[in-house]
Amino acid sequence: MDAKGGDQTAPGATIYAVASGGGKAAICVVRLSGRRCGEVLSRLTRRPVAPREAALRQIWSPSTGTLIDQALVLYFQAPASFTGEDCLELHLHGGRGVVAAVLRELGTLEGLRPAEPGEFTRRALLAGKLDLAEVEGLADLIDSETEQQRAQAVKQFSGGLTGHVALWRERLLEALALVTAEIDFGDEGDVPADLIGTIRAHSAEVLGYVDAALAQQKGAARVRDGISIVLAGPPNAGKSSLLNVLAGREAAIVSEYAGTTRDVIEVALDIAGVPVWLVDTAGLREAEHPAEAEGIARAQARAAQADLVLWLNAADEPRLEPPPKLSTELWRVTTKADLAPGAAQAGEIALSVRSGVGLDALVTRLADYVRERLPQEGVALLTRQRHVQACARASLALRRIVEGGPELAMDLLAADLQQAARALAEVIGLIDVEQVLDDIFSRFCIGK
Ligand SMILES: Nc1nc2c(ncn2[C@@H]2O[C@H](COP(=O)(O)OP(=O)(O)OP(=O)(O)O)[C@@H](O)[C@H]2O)c(=O)[nH]1
Ligand SMILES: [Mg+2]
Repeated sequence: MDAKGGDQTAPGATIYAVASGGGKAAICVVRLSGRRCGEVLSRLTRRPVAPREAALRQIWSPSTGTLIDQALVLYFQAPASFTGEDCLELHLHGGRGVVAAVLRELGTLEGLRPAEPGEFTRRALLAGKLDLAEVEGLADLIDSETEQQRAQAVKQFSGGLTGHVALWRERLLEALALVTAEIDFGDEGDVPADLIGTIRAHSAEVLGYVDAALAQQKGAARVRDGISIVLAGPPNAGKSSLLNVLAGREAAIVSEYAGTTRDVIEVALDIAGVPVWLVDTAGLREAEHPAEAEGIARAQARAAQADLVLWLNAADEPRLEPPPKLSTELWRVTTKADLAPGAAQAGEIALSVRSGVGLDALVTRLADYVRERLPQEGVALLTRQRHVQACARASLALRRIVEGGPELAMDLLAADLQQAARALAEVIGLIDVEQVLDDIFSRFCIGK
């Protein structure tokens, strides 16, 4: 995204990129945005195409005059397009030779250059087609792998978070207008009591919404980033066996020798539409080998960071108690129930990977656990640290207004309202956009 000087890299350049997935496919979409789209269209197709109508056209090489492909072509005229500029989509046949030929031809045309990662979306943002929260929603939508991730991302992309935050901010700006009027036209001194009451009511209302969103942020972040569940316990408890059966593949080595697992092994699961990281760890004991000792240290560190620890003990072995300082939620599981049925203590989950007993019940309990952690309906979803930090700042400023004494100086009141409104504006990118832009767009893929 750095301008390197010259017409080719100027922000006004017409950009192009493959917008569909990599590899061989039936169709490959090449997308263009910028002033030269109309010209490119007539040079490639030699016939006009009406805007916003799909047209089947032959694609000709401007350099050699030979036929390259036959494609469905879509032309969007500024400003009615994704980027707000003229846009062109070529739905080519997906062969690598076809795509390479078209990209080669585009590269020879003047004023065109390949797009950088996220550049289409960046242009959409700069043209006001999307705001920052919506751009983040789009990024999450493209990255989504599970149903809850998709649902949360599409909400944010279609203005879910923006709608909430814009409304809160409007309430604060109304209050700020009252304060400003008082400062400009009222008597010198403190704010009149009834005005303070009105402003407190506005602020308290918004504070309620912001705090509710902050209270739910963990749920929103879990949907986006996943929940981590760590399998821990003594060696030979059957941790790796349970991981494999839940993953449906032999991800971890299983053997009858204690101390088999030394590395931390993670598999991604989809439980109740939420991404779950299931983590297998080294069995905890006094290790003799330094590699095993390192594995055990890593196991303990992962268990401490987990959302949930499944503490496994084998039914036919002496029990090991979990480390006392573990702050994470912990479920006790008795494994190998086939070897000693009835060995599980009250409140424990009993299961056997060998016989299959208790596995369905564990999966059901895990799904319930995940569902209970989903954010509630109707609350603004703060999916990123950026949103959380901005809302926390707004919350602090509003709390000063709501919890302040009966006599509030007008300029302080105005400053707090302004600070809260400003923090909320940051969420949707009305101010201080530039700092976060590079961070967000560098993670986009080219063509988006
Ligand atoms: N009978 C029976 N044997 C089991 C069951 N689950 C695991 N085992 C056996 O117990 C042994 C240890 O299993 P692992 O899954 O490797 O145990 P682990 O907890 O990962 O052990 P470490 O990696 O050494 O800490 C293997 O021989 C497994 O086949 C079970 O449900 N029933
Ligand atoms: Mg193991």
